[in-house]
Order: sequence, then structure tokens, then C-alpha cells
Amino acid sequence: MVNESTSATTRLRIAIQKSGRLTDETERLFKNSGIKITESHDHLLAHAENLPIDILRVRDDDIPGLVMDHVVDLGIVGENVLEETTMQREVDGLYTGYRRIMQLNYGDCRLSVAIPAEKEWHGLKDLEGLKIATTYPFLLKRKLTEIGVNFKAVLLTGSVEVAPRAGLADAICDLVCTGATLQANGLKEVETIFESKAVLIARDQELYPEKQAILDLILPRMQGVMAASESKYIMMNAPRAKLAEITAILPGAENPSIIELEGSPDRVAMHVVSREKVFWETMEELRRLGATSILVVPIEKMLG
Ligand code: PRT
Ligand code: ZN
Repeated sequence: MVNESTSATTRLRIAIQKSGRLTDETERLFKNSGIKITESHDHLLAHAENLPIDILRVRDDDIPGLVMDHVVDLGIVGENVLEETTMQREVDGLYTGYRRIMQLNYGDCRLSVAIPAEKEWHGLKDLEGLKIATTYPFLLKRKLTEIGVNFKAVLLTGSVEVAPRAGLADAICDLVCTGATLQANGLKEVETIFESKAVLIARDQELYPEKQAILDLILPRMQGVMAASESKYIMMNAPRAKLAEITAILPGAENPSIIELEGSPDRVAMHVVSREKVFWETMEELRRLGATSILVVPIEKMLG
């Protein structure tokens, strides 16, 4: 049992999306960072089993406000929602302070303008005087005001992509990932106005020392998980004479370890960590340079 009166000062409280596009990746990040959360999705508040951390499961739209109102210490949310909510709260006269702790490597999407596929497009000035359906009126207004374009926002919180066909709007401004939803609705993406990823944010007050200590423990772990997910461990046997060329084509490679091969003075075993993705083309290039037994292995955790 958690004592609620002391938990406010000693247990780190983190708000995450209850159920949606950020949920699985956020839970995976916690799990790989050694934070064991109780499985239940039904409860608003879940406790980590092995660390003094409480997880608040809420709608993503509520996360920036919970951090800015100091109800939680940390939150994970898309930059799109964070920016939009900040502008909304400024207009409402609410507090908008927060600290950006780190960008995460998931939740990638872009906020784009889309119009019916058959319409011509010359640029954002084409939107002058049009009705644009969106869930992000503030981000859209910020962009269009910069270039002096007036428009009428039609505020929709879902099914934005059907608005033009339903006669509710001339264009839309919505989140896009693959573009399949736009295409399925007879729309074409014409201009990106904001790019977004998930971010970890914190309340802008200093944390209680107990909570700061937990953050200091989990932050390097989260950074390690993210660095590992993008990195690969590459092993191969290679001609000694080609080592410089081989290292040069490996993306983000650090100093390789070179191991002598018994009975083969001209060839060595080479082990290297690459900080970026390794594509088939790179492996084929390695083979052309004389490398053999090329193995690319995922890395689970990295520290130091
Ligand atoms: O219930 P709750 O309010 O918590 O969730 P929600 O429905 O508001 O949000 P959710 O789960 O859809 O998205 C959460 C966050 O994920 C967003 O705020 C973005 O930061 C991020 N994200 C990443 C996306 C997408 N990718 C995405 N593709 N959010 C929405 N979409 C939509 C897009 O608008 C389109 O309608 O997904 C649909 C499919 O996209 P395509 O282009 O791949 O077809
Ligand atoms: Zn939402």
C-alpha cells in the first residue's frame, strides 16, 4: 500500500496517455528502463512495483495541463498537443510554465494542410478566406498569421478528414503519419506546418529531493534505451588493408575493436557499435570491400 500523504513529496508522478498511439511505446520505454508498472489499464493511477513512481493514465490532451498545474511531476505527450495546449492556455490566462526534459524517439507525425485531390495548389496563400477543419486551430493560426493569410477555423476533434466531403470545410489541417488516411478520403497533403515527436516534460518548479533522485536515476536509463534502439553491434571478418574504408562507410561508428584471426595474417575480426540504422546497401558495400560473416545485432541497453 502507498501512503498517500507522504507520496506527494516522495513518489515521482508521471502522466502518460491511457490508450492511444503513444501508449505502447511509452510502456515499452518504462519497461526497458527497469520501471515495472502494474498491468491494469482500467485505473487512473498505477504504481510502479519496484521504484517510488506513480503513473497517471489520462487522455493525451490533459497531460500538458497536469504538468503546468503541478498536479504531476512529469508527462509524456506529443509536441503537437503540447504546443497547441500552451497557446490555448495563454489565451485562457492559465499558467504555461514547464521544462522540456528530452525528446523521445517515437510518436513521429506532422501537422499538414490537405485539400481535395482534384484541386490545384500554389501555396499557403491559396487558403485565404477558406474554411479549414482542424483540431489544432492555434498551430494553424500561428503559421497562417505569419504569412498574412486569413481563414475560418472549423473546430473538429475527430474525423477531420471527412470534413471537405461532408461540405463542412474547403481544406483540413490534420496530423499525418503515412498519408493513407488522407488518400482514402480523396485528399492530398500540400504543406506541412509542424513536425512532432513525443517529449518528456516536467513541472517547472524544483522537485522535492526524493523525487529529483528518482528522476536522476531513470533519466540516464531512458537515454540509454533510446540510444540502444537506434544502435547496432556489427561484427565481421575483414581484410586488414581495408579497415579504414570499412570504418568510413559505417554510419555513426565508433573506434572499432580489432581482433587477430589465428592463421590469417591479412584478415582480422572487427567489432563496432554503430549509432545509426544499418541498411542492406551498407552491408553489400562491406561485402564488396572483402568483409565476410557480417553480423548486425540489436543492442538492448547502453550506459556510458
Ligand atoms: O484518447 P486520447 O485523447 O488520449 O487520444 P487521441 O485520439 O487524441 O490521440 P492519438 O492516440 O490518436 O494520438 C496521440 C499522439 O500520437 C498524437 O497527438 C501525435 O502526437 C501522435 N501521432 C503519431 C499521431 C499519429 N502519429 C497519427 N497518425 N496522432 C494521430 N494520427 C492520426 C492521423 O491524424 C490520421 O487520422 O492517425 C490517422 C492515421 O494516419 P496516417 O497518415 O498514417 O493514415
Ligand atoms: Zn487526445
